[in-house]
Amino acid sequence: MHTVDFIDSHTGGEPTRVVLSGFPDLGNGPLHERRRRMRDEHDRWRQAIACEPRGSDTMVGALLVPPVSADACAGVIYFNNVGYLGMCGHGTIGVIRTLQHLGRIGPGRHALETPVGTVGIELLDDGRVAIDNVESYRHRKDVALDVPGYGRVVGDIAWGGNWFFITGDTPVAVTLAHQRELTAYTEAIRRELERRGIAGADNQEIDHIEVNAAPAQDDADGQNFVLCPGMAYDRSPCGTGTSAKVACLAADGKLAAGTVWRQAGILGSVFEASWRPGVGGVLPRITGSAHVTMRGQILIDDADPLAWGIGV
Ligand code: PYC
Repeated sequence: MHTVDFIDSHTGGEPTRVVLSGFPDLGNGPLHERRRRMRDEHDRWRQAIACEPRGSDTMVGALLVPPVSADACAGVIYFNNVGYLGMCGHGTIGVIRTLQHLGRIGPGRHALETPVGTVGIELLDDGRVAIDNVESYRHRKDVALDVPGYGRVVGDIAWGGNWFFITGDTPVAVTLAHQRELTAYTEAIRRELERRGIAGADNQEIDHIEVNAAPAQDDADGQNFVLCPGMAYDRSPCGTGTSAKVACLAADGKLAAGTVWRQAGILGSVFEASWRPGVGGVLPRITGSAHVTMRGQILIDDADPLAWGIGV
């Protein structure tokens, strides 16, 4: 029997499962190398933790590993029901609140290592978490697609720690009531991007699709629906998606440095975002809150035919 200790939280409705112990040793070295080792040698552990029957297609796992630098409070590798994420905004907010819950960190500034770089954190006195995300940028503007069943869709391709196709075109209002239609629409966009071989820089897969529209609430500047790589929609406003959106707004001259953009997600939960100049793009700051929901131990019994989860 294998045992894995975890704490769950949610950030604006989107779950994060922080793995505390019980995971195979991934050795030392940069986080992207340890993520490769996890993918190549221990992928069944990802599946056991994130997929059904223990997880779900919305679950984002966050494996805590020792950081390379003593200045960082932790290293983290994010994963989900189908694979691995570079960075994860809602997940980082969940990780930081979990570390605070464990008494490992307190309010103040921290650094967190991820496979796509070190992320600056400020844990605020009121429990909110501000993330100084990796440099974000727009890669291509106004990419036109002919999406089967929907017609012409125009959007930008941007990096916010993951790759996004971001469009303002939508066949239905961006509200929870239209979740199924929005899922079908964004899946069709993703298929069309794949069919045409449209990718991010260095041919990296665009595995997040974001529809951003005028908000249905007063406390936000935009409201989004984000399709995640495993085809579930993000319940939160998506931290990396908000970073990518802010990079596009900045590139269009629609959001000045330091001005706050309030990004609502499909449930109405809000992240605050602002930016300062980077080298070629912007350095986004995303602020949100998370709540711990559960602490437990995963049991993996090799005698169970579904011990290692239901994968695709
Ligand atoms: O908050 O960056 C995010 C995120 C990515 C996928 C799900 N949430």
